[in-house]
Amino acid sequence: MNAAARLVEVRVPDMGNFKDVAVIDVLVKPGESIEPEAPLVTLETEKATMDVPSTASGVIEKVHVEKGGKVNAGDLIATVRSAGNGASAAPAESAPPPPSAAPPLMPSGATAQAVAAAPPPAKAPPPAPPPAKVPPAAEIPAPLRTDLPPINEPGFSRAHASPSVRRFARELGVDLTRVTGHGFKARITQDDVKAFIKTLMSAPGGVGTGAKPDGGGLPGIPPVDFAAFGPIETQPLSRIQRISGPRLHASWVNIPHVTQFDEADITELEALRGKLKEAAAQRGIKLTPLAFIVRACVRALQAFPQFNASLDPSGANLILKKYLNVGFAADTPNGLMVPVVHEADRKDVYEIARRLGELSEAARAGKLAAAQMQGGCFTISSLGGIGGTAFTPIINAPEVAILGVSRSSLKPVCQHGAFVPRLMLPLSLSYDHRVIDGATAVRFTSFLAQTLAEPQALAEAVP
Ligand code: CAO
Repeated sequence: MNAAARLVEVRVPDMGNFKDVAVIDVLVKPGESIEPEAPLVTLETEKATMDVPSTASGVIEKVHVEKGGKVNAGDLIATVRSAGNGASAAPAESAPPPPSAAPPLMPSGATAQAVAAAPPPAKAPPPAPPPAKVPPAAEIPAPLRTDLPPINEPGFSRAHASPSVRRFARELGVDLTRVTGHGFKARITQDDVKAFIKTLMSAPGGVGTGAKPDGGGLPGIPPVDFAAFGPIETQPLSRIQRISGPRLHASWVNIPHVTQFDEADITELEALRGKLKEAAAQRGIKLTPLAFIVRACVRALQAFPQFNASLDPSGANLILKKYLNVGFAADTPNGLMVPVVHEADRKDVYEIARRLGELSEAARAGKLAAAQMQGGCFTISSLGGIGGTAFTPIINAPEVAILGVSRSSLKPVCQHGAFVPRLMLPLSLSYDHRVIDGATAVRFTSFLAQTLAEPQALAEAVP
């Protein structure tokens, strides 16, 4: 044995509340060389599939799990004979690392916002059936669906997916170049292929190959050879954009959005904030307008509980939430993220401001934990620090409404027969018209505007 070589144990990382998670694929064999972060096994919970990456480079000495088996956080997956350069390498004879020391898992079937929206599981996942045996490529029958677009073979062979997922995709006739990967390092998982098929199947008018004469289906955008018109540069979308893009698209096409515009007179609020912000700063709190807006939204959501709700998957029932967590869009160098202020109804404006500061800093540093993006009930997208007069935000599904906030400006407002300058804040409330009707929406924005116009109560302690 090489003097520098050592045995590294790779264990199942912390998986939150999931217990007895099914191993649906074992991706390595003893004797195989691997790199750090190479996926070792694929696990499947009731929510998503996920790969467990290696923490070391070297040669697989032993695989300790089997396809079809069950694992829990901390279980041994594989022993790697390492040359000693793995970042997280630990001698095999040492005590096993705590689960939280292992690399994070990225649920492969979920987006950042889906992760944000997914509540923690109430119970352990049901036992997963062992995956169907997939024949080798030569024996794979013709695609099950003949109306899918043809497979782009060079692109397919370059796609970032495991052999089993490739076989699965080929069996169904799915072109992997059209599938967005949500696995580790954007790897395409079996769930991604299934989600792609579901999207095609549920598109009105069939498999989504183009507009139907009756108007059903989504018309595709014809590709354009941009290079024919001048020099171009191709930049890949960021990982967050690749994750959130399909989610935003799904919300846009599935939810009938209406946007209600309104204005709130925040002259008094800004005067009050001006008085309070110095003392807040001495406590390390940046008292921004957004903190008051979150506080006012809490009051509005309490007054209009149908805004603090989600449709169940059947679309026949409204699930009213008895908790109140408010998400806010944060612009980060990596793209849009939606951290959540949990229990916003139990926090005063200072505590909300403190959380907004902490969460937006963590978002910008790329250090938000999954739990900090989960459980949101309602989202606020504030562009007021940048500018703008109004916009139409996309609902963070499965929430039913989102508030957009633009830049406040002094406007002449008629009061008692005379124009007076007032600081007006533009509000843009997009709502799901299946759940909320127009009259309720404008009552909501009127309530919100009224609450912001009388700010003293917003600065008081929460009962
Ligand atoms: N009108 C006028 N000024 C405003 C304002 C408004 N509506 N909202 C904030 N401001 C001011 C603040 O008072 C602050 O000024 P001072 O430093 O002089 O007090 C300045 O703008 C900057 O505020 P901020 O951005 O630091 O703080 P915030 O609480 O307003 O916002 C956050 C925090 C995270 C929401 C924001 O930084 C951000 O990322 N916004 C972008 C959100 C986004 O991208 N939404 C789009 C989603 S859809 O693609």
